[in-house]
Amino acid sequence: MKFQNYINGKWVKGKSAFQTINPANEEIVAEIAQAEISDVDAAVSAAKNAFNAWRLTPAPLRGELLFKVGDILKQKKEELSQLLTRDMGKVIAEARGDVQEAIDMAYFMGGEGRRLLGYTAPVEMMNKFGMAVRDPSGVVGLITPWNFPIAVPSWKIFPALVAGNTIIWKPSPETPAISAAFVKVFEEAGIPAGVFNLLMAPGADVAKALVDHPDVRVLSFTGSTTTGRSIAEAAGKLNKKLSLEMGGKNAIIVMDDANLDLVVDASLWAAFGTTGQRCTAASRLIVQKGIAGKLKEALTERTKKLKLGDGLDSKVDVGPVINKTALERIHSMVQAGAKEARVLVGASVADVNGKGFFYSPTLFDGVKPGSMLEAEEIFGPVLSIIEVNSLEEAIEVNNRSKYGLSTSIFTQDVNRAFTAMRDIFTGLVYINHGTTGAEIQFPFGGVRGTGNGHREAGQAALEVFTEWKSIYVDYSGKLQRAQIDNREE
Ligand code: UN1
Repeated sequence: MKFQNYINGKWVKGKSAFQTINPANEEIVAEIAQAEISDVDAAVSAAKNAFNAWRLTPAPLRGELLFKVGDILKQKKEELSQLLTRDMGKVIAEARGDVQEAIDMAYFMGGEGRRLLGYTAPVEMMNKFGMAVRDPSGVVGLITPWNFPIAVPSWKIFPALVAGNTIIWKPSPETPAISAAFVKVFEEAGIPAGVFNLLMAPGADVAKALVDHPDVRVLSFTGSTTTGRSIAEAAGKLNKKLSLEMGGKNAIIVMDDANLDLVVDASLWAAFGTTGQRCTAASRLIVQKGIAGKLKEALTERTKKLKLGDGLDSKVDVGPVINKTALERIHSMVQAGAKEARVLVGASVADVNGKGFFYSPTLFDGVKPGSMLEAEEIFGPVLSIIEVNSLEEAIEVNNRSKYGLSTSIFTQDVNRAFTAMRDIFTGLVYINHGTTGAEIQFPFGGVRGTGNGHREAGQAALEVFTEWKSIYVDYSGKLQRAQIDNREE
């Protein structure tokens, strides 16, 4: 397979190429034309030129294009899911979920074409009318990760497009094949030239040129905290609007009264689903002492039974991690962890037919407050068990993380559940459900080190991609001055 960059409605050859590799067997999935810095200029000027016509296309019609994208994604769901699994390794059932999230987002944001709600409010002066409307921001740059190569981009692409912006998308170089296949769906749906541009390249240069480009007014980034921070510095100096979605150290809190079987199922799914490479993956299990013994025993047993392998095999539970570097990073963090806590299961690189990048699902017991395992995101199949005495202590342990994306609590006591809903400080809170499974109609994002105050998905996603414009219409025919200057008292 071969894929190219998409600039101004054309697939563009590169001077050089790079490859994308299937992490389950190290086979080459596709050859990709490598974008250069000059392509950034070309893509930005295409997006800039296309902006006016797209902005003036009635929003309901922009929405209809999104519906068409949703329809094509539905027709191609299986084909895209298979490619997605080959490109980045997640098991096929989850690849289907990744594509489904984009289908849902296409229809949800397509509907925004007939809303994009602003508001009117009463005004203080006679014969004057006031309203607030949403303007598109202009040319936007989107930089996305490999772990949800269709779902996460769709959280950015669909709201940006329906609001009337034009886009340059720089996906992760780990998942270029599925990214280009996604853009082909927009092409098939009839996206006008220049409205949606795709640039693929390894390394940081292209992304950096996009971040620094003066005509890109808004940036939306999901990925590592280190990269996010450096984008924030650059964007801050250039006074750009920026949405960041970065690390997590999500916890499942388990109270003594929890339904044990449910906790076991939910913890395995939240910690080892997507091989622990979800931003919402559970990596801490904060357990009240009374249930800890039984829970550890059951979890250890079940973790041992998880089947590792190629995600295209529907019997496989856990696919590979994204690449060799990730495998080595995970293993070295686990080795450091083994010095501060006890390994219950896993803690080794796994051999599946001698190929690919597999890591055994790993459980740590006796993890201490302030330790590396408690604090640092590993982004792999590693779950750390921390014991606590009470709900208050559990919440305190949860909230002291430098990240704040997702927390779940298992309890059958309504008073504890409501206390947790009030006192947990993360962007997502689950009661009797693991830390993953956010639905696209609600805001998604985190507090503290996870984000910078913006949210994706839901109507909240529109905030990043629109500018409020307040409009006053004075139909009095005379000078009314400002209402503050007319008061007699
Ligand atoms: C992510 O965690 O990286 O909440 C995205 C979920 C999915 C998306 C997660 N809707 O599990």
